[in-house]
Amino acid sequence: MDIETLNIRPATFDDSEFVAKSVMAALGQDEVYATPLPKRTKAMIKRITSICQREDVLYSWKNTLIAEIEGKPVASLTAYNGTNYKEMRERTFALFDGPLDFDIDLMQDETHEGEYYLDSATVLPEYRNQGIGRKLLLAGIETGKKLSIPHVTLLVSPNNHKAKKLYRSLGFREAGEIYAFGENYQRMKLDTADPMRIDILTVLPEMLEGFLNCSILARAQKKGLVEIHVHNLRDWTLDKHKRVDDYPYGGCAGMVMQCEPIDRCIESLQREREYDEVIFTTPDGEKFDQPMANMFSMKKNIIILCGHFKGVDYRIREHLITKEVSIGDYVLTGGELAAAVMTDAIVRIIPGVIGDEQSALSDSFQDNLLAPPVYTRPADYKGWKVPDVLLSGHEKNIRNWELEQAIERTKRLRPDLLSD
Ligand code: 6GU
Repeated sequence: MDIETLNIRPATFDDSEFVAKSVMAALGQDEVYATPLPKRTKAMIKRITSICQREDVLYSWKNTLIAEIEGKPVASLTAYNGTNYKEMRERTFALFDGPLDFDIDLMQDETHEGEYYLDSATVLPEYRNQGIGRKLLLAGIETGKKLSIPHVTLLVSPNNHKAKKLYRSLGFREAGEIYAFGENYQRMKLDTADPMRIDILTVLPEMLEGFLNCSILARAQKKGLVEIHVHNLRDWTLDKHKRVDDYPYGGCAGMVMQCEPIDRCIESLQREREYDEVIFTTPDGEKFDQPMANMFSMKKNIIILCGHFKGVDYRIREHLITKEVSIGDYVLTGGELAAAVMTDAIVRIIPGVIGDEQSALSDSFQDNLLAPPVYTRPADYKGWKVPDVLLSGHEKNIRNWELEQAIERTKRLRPDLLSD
């Protein structure tokens, strides 16, 4: 069985039994996959299947996506618009004609209007831990987006850390707790609104493409958390030789980027949407730092124009640029590396981009302190030892030690960070 052949499709009426089993398994009844099936379970599956065959219930086949490998269903996700949740739930539970093992009157609403609610996701036991659930959830999120519903939500048991980690890595965030099915659940929520968009204007697009299509930046784009578009300024010149630069007036050495290609490119982008900033990378700009990265990462749409040659025609800076930024006091051959550095710093702090958001917030510089040292196994390598406190398991002492180390390292290596 090749996971590469995984296909995700809407369920059909004939999938109803599979949907029923999945919903039951999601509610903790893994015995639905036993062979032979206990008689009682068999009867229960039959009854739930008849519910899933309907179109007007929460667990309808109509509300379900199926993941299949070589035509065999291996996982399913039941999800629906929260708008009609209450009446759908009433109808659904009324059909369960047996006694429920929780008091439905005490149950809070799992979802409501404005939410695409991922009710239950189940992967067959022998197909778990292969990323199938993740793909199915992504398809569910996609559906919510296509329906233009502002949020996608789900519930998770508060101590199911593995599931929470998965949901967080998909961009879900904790959003309160609710009491349902006789237990407390953590609600998690993801916004489906358009992601941040970064447009980079350059004469050397190939210099950026490799970088943007690697690792975390590539994943952030695939996850839909950011859109990054690279524009070749040569595509915007009207010059028949595709020139984008010319000799400077006044006759000093070096070439200057012309107004026309830059202006035409920016104008065409601004016709499509509003931009919060038009940034120009230049060694004489304001120094880029973590607070500036944080500020940019809150924006919706930004343009970054990469400087090149001797610079750009000053009229571009006067009329179109809203911010001029340098990444440090040294001169690079072009602004592409600076744009790459800024893009990386901006994108990695967008919620959901790095699995554990906590780790972005505890970075060096986020609290004006350098990060404390970190270690991994083995505890003793060639006699080089990991500090005892980290092996102690004493949470409070460890946090204190980390803070002491952070302060000591900052005082010694970057006293300037402490002075302001
Ligand atoms: Cl933004 N551009 C260039 N060319 N050199 C730089 C820089 C930018 N930041 C530091 N050095």
